[in-house]
This record gives sequence, C-alpha cells and structure tokens, in this order.
Amino acid sequence: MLIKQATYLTSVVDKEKLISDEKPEFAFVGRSNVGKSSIINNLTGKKNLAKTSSSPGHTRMINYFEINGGQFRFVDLPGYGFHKAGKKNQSMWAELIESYLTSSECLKTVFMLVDSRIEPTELDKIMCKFLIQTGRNFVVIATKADKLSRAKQNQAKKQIASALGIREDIIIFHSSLNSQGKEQILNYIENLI
Ligand SMILES: Nc1nc2c(ncn2[C@@H]2O[C@H](COP(=O)(O)OP(=O)(O)OP(=O)(O)O)[C@@H](O)[C@H]2O)c(=O)[nH]1
Ligand SMILES: [Mg+2]
Repeated sequence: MLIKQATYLTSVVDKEKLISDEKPEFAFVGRSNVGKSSIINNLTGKKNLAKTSSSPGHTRMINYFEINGGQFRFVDLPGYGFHKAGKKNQSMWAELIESYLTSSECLKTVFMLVDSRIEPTELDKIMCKFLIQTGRNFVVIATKADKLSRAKQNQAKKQIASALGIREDIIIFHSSLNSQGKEQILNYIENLI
C-alpha cells in the first residue's frame, strides 16, 4: 500500500475530546524517545509530519494524523517513562493513554514500539500486559533496527518475545533511517482497512 497523502489533524489533551467516528485508527505507543514520531514520518514519507526530538518527552498530547484523504488515521501517543516530566505529568499522560487504549472505538491495531537494542523495560512489560488485558489487536515494532546486524536482530527478536511473553511472529523490525519493515507494516495496515 502507498500512503499518498498525510496531514496533521489535531492534538488532544483531554480524554473527553478523543475523536470518535467510523474511521479506522492505528496508534503508536512506547516509551519516550523510542521512535514513535519518526516511524509516522517514515511510513507517510513526510519528514516533518510528526515532530521528533533527541530530547525525550517531546510528544505530550495525543496527535492525530489523517492519511489518504481520511481513509484512516495514525495516532501518536505520548511517550511513557519520561522521568524529567515529573510524577504529576506522567500520571496525567498515563491516564490519557490508558483511556484512549481502553475506550477508542476507532482503534484497529496498536503498534507497540520497543527499542531493538535494549531489553524491554519494566514499563514495556506493563504496557504489553495491559494491551493483552484490553484484548486489543497489537503488533510489537522493534525500532532503530539500522543499529543492529540481521544476526543481532534475530537474537533480539527472541529476547523481546521472551521478555514480553509474546510470539515472535508479531514482532516487526523497523528502521526510520533505511525503511526496513516499512513495506511489511503498510501491508499489515492495508489488510485491516
Ligand atoms: N538510528 C535511528 N534513530 C532513530 C530511529 N527512529 C528514531 N530515531 C531517533 O530517536 C530519537 C527519538 O525519536 P522520536 O521519533 O522523536 O521518538 P518518540 O518516541 O516520538 O519520542 P517522544 O515523543 O519523546 O515520546 C530521535 O533522535 C530520532 O532521530 C531509527 O529508526 N534509527
Ligand atoms: Mg514523539
């Protein structure tokens, strides 16, 4: 599938204001700095669509992007586990993310991002358990795959699957630098819309 058009739609900080209509949504969740905004830019082929930053904790709202003239939406969720944000902000974001993931009627699949170079963190494990509990359809994306050789990626896949207690076949390696995995993710989306 090709993404021909992608535009920023809106940002939401209030769980009462989440979009609810009939359009399918694909959400990106993961710890701060894991590469959520970058993957949205890579999949859409638009470099500056979602704001990326080398300083973690950049995305603090739920950002919606409209794809292919409203065929579906991408949803960039605030990153979790950003310590400098302070407890109050962290729990506010956690509540917003949780509320989106449990209540959105548009959500088709959650792409849960983990850093391919790092063992899943405690927060990653909690998020994964939470997703299983909600019964949501989810795929784990191992990001920044350009930093690992194919052999190391195979090792990492086993470690991620065992740490999260999931099957290896729901893990996709992706790189926003060399587009590894892009085709696979877009095909996955195409099959669900
Ligand atoms: N090498 C490499 N670096 C990446 C990749 N994806 C993201 N990065 C870098 O990782 C950093 C964080 O990327 P973002 O996309 O802003 O991460 P995020 O998950 O949106 O972060 P928050 O908005 O803070 O939650 C940036 O410096 C990116 O350039 C990738 O595939 N390969
Ligand atoms: Mg971001």
